[in-house]
Amino acid sequence: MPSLKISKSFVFSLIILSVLGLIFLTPMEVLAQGHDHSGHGGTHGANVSQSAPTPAIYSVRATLREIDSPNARIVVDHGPIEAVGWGPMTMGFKVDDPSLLEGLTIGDNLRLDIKFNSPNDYVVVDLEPLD
Ligand SMILES: [Cu+2]
Repeated sequence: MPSLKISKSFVFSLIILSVLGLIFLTPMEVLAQGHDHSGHGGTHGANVSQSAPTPAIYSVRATLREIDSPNARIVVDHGPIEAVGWGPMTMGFKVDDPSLLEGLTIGDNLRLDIKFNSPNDYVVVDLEPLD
């Protein structure tokens, strides 16, 4: 049956082509993946270099909005902290030493020194009234 023979050799050719295809495509795929990974690595690297190393202390100007002395916490409107990618916002902070809160009044303008142990772990380690 000639048609069966042609069909068989056609299938055989397809198998050969597939095998050749795998041989030639696989290294390219690996290269492509390697490229992607280096791309991700580059992106992560860029992020890492953009975000400052921790631990580190950054100073920011802030206006005092709430004082929670028993819990050694304050709420402030603070300016941007570019080193950690923060814009200006209203937020709460833990204060390392509660005695720092003595004598403060709502509305005071302060310089906060914020220690970042990691981007999500931070505490006010010092503060000073401004103006
Ligand atoms: Cu904030």
